[in-house]
Order: sequence, then C-alpha cells, then structure tokens
Amino acid sequence: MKKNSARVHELKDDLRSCRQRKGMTVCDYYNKLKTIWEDLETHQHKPKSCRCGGCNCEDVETSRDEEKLHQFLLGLDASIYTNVKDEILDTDPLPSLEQAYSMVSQEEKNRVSSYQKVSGETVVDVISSGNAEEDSIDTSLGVTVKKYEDFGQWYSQVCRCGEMMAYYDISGCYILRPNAMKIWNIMRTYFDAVLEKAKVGESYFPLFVSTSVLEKEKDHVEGFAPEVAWVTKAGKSDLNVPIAIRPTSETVIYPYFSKWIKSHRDLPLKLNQWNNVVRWEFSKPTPFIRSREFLWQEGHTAHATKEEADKEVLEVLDHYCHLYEEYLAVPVVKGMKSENEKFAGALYTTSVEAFIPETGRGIQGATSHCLGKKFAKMFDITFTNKEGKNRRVWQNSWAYSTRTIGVMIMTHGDDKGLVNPPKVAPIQVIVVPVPFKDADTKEISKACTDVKDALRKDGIRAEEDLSDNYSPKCKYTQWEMRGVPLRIEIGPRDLAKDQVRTVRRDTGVKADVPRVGLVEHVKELLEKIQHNMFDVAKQKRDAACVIVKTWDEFVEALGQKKLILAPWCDEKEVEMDVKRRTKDEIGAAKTLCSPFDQPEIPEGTLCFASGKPAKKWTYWGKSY
Ligand code: 87F
Repeated sequence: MKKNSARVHELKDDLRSCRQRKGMTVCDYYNKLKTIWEDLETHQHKPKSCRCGGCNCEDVETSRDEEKLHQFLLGLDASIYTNVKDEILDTDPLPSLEQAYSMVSQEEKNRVSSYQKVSGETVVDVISSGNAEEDSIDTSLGVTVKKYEDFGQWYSQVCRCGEMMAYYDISGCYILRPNAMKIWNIMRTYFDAVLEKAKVGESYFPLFVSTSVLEKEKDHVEGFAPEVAWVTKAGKSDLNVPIAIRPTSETVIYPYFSKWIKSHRDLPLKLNQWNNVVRWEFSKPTPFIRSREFLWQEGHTAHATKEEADKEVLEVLDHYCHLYEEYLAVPVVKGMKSENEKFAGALYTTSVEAFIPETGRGIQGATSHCLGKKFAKMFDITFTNKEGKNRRVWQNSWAYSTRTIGVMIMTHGDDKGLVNPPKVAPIQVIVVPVPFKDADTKEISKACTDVKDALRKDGIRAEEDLSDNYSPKCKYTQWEMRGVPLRIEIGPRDLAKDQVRTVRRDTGVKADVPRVGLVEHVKELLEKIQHNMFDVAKQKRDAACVIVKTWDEFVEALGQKKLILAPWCDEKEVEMDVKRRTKDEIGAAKTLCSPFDQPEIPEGTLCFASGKPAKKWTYWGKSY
C-alpha cells in the first residue's frame, strides 16, 4: 500500500512536470501524458463498484476529463499552440480531450506542410515516406540523362547504374551497395592507420541517448532539435521516457570523459568511433550528400592545453584534405568557418570545402572543431595539472562521412556513368576478351586470366569478364557505367602480337601495350589516371572561381554559378544580410570558409557587401 502511494505521488509529480519540449510532436507529448494517466489509474485506489446511490459518479468522471484536458493544454509548447489553446478554452461546452487533441494535431499538420512547402519537400515524403518519384526514373537503359541537362536526375542515375546505392522505402534513407562500401572501407583503412599513429583509441558508444543527457547541452541542441529522431515505443507499449537516436555523440561520450579524466596523466584522451548517426533532415534528401542516416567516423579528444588542441585540429584537417585530394582526386579548400556557420558548440570550426561546378554549389567535405572548454564546463570534465591545480580540459571533435563518396561521384561522373579514381576504385582494371568470329576463344580467355592473375599478384584490384552472353561492346558500357578506371581488351590480333589494348575511363585514350612489363605499365597508368583526374577537377574548380570586389559583381557571379572569393568585414550581421538579400532571386548565398591560404589584402580594401574595411578573403556561394 505504502509503495503504491509513493508511486502515485511520483506519477503526480511527473504529470505536473510533463511538457511538450522543443522538437517533440503533439502525438509524442499526448502519448506521454496518456501513459502517466493510465499508470495513475492503475495505482490509485478506486471503489470496486458504485456505492454512492445518488449517483454523481458521472460528474466525477466529467471533472476528471476536464482536468486532463487542462493538463494537456497547459503543457503544450506555448510558442506554437497558444492560439489553438485559446480557441479550445473559449468553446462552450468544452470539447472532449480527444477532440482537443485532434484540433491541436491539425494545427501541427498545417504547420508541417507549410514548412515543407517552403523547404520544397512534399508531406508524403516525410510522413509516409515512399520514393515513387526517384524509382520512376528508369535505369534499365543505363545513364540516359546528361550531366549538364539535369544534374539531379543524372546524379540519381549514375549512383544507381554504378551500383553504388539503391533507394529504400523510407524517404532520405538509402542502401549502400558493395561498391560504395568498398570505397568507404578503402578510405577507412587509410584513416585507421592515421588514427593508430596518432594514438587515437577505437571505441564504440551506444546508439541511444537518454532525454536527460541530451538536454544537458540544451543550448547547442536547441537549433538541431527538429532533426532528432526519438524512440517512443517498445512493441505496443509506450516508453515512459522517450530515448533519442544519436545525431552526433558529444552527449553520449562526454559524461564518460568526465569519469575517466582525473589527472594530467589521463591526458590526452583521444577516442574515435566508426558508426551511423540519424538526423531527420527536412531539406531535399540526396544519396550520400544529405541522408537521414549516414556513416561517419567521429573523433573526440581532450587535451591539457589549447596549443595541443589547436595543433590537432589542423593535423586532422590535413588528413581530410589528403583523403579528398589524394584518394578521391577532389580538390578542396582548407579554411575557417564564419561565426554564423561554425558548430554552435565549438570555439571555432575548420573545414575542407569542395565545389561542384555544374550546379555552382559549394559543399562542406569534413569538419574539425576546437570545442574549447564549452563542453568541459557542461559535463564537468576537469583534471589536476602538474601544479596540483584543478583545470578544465580543452576538447576537439572531428568527422568525415559517407558524403565524401557523393562529392566524388558528382565531381568525376560523366554522361557514361561513374568514373572512379584508381586509389579507391573497387575494381581498378577490368580485363575483357574480344573474340572475333572464328577466333580461338579458349586461348583469348586464358590470356585474359593470365593478365588478371599477374595484376592481382602485384596488388592491383583486377577482374576479368569472361561471360559469353554479352557482346564486348555491351560489356564496355557496363564497366564504364561502374566507373572502372582502366579496361584491358585482348583479341586475336593482340594475342598474335603478344600485346593488350588499354582503354582509359577518364580520357577514353586507347593504347597497345606489350605483355612484357605490362604490370609495371598498368601501375604507372593507374597513377597517371589518378593525377589526371585531380588536375582536371582542379582546373574546372579554378575556372569556376572568381574574385569579386563589389556587390554588383557578387550578384552577377552568383547568377553564373561561380565560386566567389571576396574581401569581407567578417561580421555576422553582414553575412546574414547577404543571405537575406540573395534568398529570393538566385538562392541564398553564404560563406563557405575563409581559406587558410589568404591572398594579401591591399591597404584600403573594402568589404564587398558592407563597404566597411575588409578583414579577410572569404569564399562565398550557394551550398549543399
Ligand atoms: C543534429 C541534431 C542534433 C549537427 C545535429 O561536426 C545535434 C546535432 O550537434 C549536432 N547536427 N550537430 C553538430 C555536430 C558536431 C560535431 N560532432 C562530432 C561534428 C564532428 C563530430
């Protein structure tokens, strides 16, 4: 009995504090209340049968329902639902709880759909998912849309025809197929070696975040709240307290940093995890580029000094740059994010930025943040230094994600499909027999297998395509679509001359190469392809870049899909103003980064947007 009354007391307390928090749906909030009401009903002492005689039981019931209605209305997010709440309270007689709930949900739906109209996504996309639109683009004929004609459709076809991904029946979620996972794992192998050398430990923290921990860093989560996905049910029962799915792991990891770090001997503490995160984005989803679940590595480190933290931020950024430029053959700019664009929880944010000339959009490739002592303060992460004094740690966090693959596809893909840089290509060389009529097919097949084996023996990722139900022409198209950087063809003439024919995917250039010394030649060729792909991408990026000095030049360049480098006064208000002024006509422009490699600013240079003295050169553009 005593236990029961304690529980009732607890539940009444829960009821008093139950509120619709920011980002919580009306349905979630209502379900939470319902769970408490139901719990209360089971725990509260109730007469077995009516003995009042009168009988006024119905009145009691009615006033209890009214009480519930008031509780429900009182806890609603006042910044959104005040009007509908007043409307309900003005109704005479008062509507039932269920009717009131419907009215509030209707209001929520109206808000969501008007928000989606603004952001360009349909209600169906969000609520019931479904990818009818994307799936209706036929891929059985291969890539039929040209990169310059309709970039979005082209990208979708290339991703699917190249067997990198497939659409899934939940909007914004995609299946990563073996070709994409192979590329991801090649990059991971590089980065794991970097982590090993830097003595960053591998770890794995849980996918779930408790409400209380997530709310601990309210300030920075607030802006992101609409993107947090929640688990509210187990089977058919509602969870008493919903559990969030990690959108990033600061709140998951830092309570343990606080436990594990006591003295300067525990520093630096450096952890990395390879995992998935979920962010329920409302802007247009795009495979690899913006998805609701994605893979990444997230590094979290704590240091005794700012110097050490600063140094690491830049070292990590160099590795991200290396991944893009040396592995994916994509040129990037290293730089500092503006106050407006930095991670709100960071002291400063650095990034590598890529640019897609065909769409005229910049894209953030990876970020490395110095968090300063902000999280150390929130999570109480302190250590006793060598002098015996208690100090807060300096922290960093850094990540790159599967977005890297999307940037690579957008940069190099052409009208035939994927073009994979050799360093990350799942298959680097495909050997195809070309058996003319009456040729000795067995001999040709054997030569293909020998060449493939010799290449593989030297570590080259080579395959052969000996299938006899497709013509060589058809095979070429297929392997081109999948982006294989080098094709080797062997026909009767090649056999007779003890040579093979090489065909480059990047340039289409064909050459006859002797079998003797072939492996070395192929290795060199793959390197040439890798470098050429980077050079071509860089030329295109540089050709799209303009320096502007005035607002008129800026607007013109933006309209021409340029990557803009402009002198800027570095003021938050001015960046916001540029965003506002460009929003309607050409699409909002923002800063991408201020490059570390700063050209000189001649004395007297003015900001292109405000006319105030310029402090730095900054890249501007529309962005993904
Ligand atoms: C979405 C929902 C909730 C980004 C979010 O960049 C929270 C967040 O904190 C959020 N989207 N962020 C910022 C992530 C910062 C940081 N985390 C670790 C990184 C690198 C790795």
